[in-house]
Amino acid sequence: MALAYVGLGSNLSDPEKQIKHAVALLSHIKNTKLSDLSSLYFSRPMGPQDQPDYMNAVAALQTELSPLELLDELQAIENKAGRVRKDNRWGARILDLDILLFDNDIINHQRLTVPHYGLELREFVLLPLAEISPELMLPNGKSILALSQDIDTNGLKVHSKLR
Ligand code: ROI
Repeated sequence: MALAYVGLGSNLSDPEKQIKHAVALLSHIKNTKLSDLSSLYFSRPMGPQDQPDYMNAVAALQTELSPLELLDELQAIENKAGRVRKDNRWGARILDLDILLFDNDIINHQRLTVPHYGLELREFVLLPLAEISPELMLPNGKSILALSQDIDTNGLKVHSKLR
């Protein structure tokens, strides 16, 4: 059994509804249990500023799946939400589900980099992570709580509880 942390983000097509629906689908992934969920946060876009504000959250999953099997499940949920995967790496999206951490694993696969490359730079990932797991350490030994306290919050705020 592994403990995976997944980042959720949306800034199109009713982001609050997108995140809530995605959480419901996360809780139904095979051989996987949704073990924790952060609040829902409002965040300013990182990257191009000519796009709507985001909603972000982080979920903890206990899973028997391998990292790539979990990635397949997350991409299936993104696709169901109508996500189009193309040239919009820094642009608006209906739903983004990112594996942030997978146990203490370091993964450098063509399809998957874990820890997520942006983790240490993103307030909308660090603060929700610290909310649910303040004692968490990255594989490189850094403390999530310390990172979350040192980063510019860039207007990030809690919007509501998710459960
Ligand atoms: N900005 C915010 N605030 N939240 C996101 O989830 C997010 N996702 C992205 C980019 C475009 C980098 N900006 C984001 O992929």
